[in-house]
Amino acid sequence: MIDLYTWSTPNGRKASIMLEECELPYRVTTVNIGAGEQFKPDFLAINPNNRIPAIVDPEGPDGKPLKLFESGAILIYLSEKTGGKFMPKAPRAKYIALQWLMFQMGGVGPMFGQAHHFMRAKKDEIPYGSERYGTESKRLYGVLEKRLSEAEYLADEYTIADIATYPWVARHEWHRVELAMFPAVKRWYDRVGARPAVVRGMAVPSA
Ligand SMILES: N[C@@H](CCC(=O)N[C@@H](CS)C(=O)NCC(=O)O)C(=O)O
Repeated sequence: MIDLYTWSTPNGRKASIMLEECELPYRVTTVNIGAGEQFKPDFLAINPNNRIPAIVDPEGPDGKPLKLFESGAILIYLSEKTGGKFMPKAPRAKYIALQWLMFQMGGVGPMFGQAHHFMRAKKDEIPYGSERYGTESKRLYGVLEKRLSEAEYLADEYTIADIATYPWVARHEWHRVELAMFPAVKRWYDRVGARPAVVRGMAVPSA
């Protein structure tokens, strides 16, 4: 059974959605990042970068336990562990999926995350930060909109790139984006959000 260390945030939910999609049994340990639990020595032994998500698979690729952090690495690992689920087999399509996964990891996640920080986390909103990351978030929605008006999913089919991006778009109100302004993103959001595994993964952790 895979151990998932997570909290109720978009990065954590990428991992829980993927575990649900792959039908892999897993056990959830909550790491309350608001209470500083990510800095506890037990968790730092799993992720020295004090961030969720992290997993421990008692049966890694060599049969030995594998500790893994960084949500993108976790998605690729779980895909490969399950024989390539949610990753196209054909090389061209595979690199397109990886391209959009990296777009999420390097763009969508960090920029939306900064927008949340400046727009919500701080008691006194700092207009420069809200403006900068709000504008950048909207620019990224524009890139998603263009792609999703040409294709049903970010890659040629439903892949780990969609799994990585969905929980961030689910926080659109937090970064003050009106989904109605991005109709192709909205259609994709509804399509992905209707998947039973996505619904289950988004409900982790349950309390
Ligand atoms: N690049 C990392 C980012 C992980 C991340 O930033 N996680 C946040 C929650 S969404 C966290 O654990 N923050 C705790 C902290 O900043 O101390 C990944 O994709 O796994």
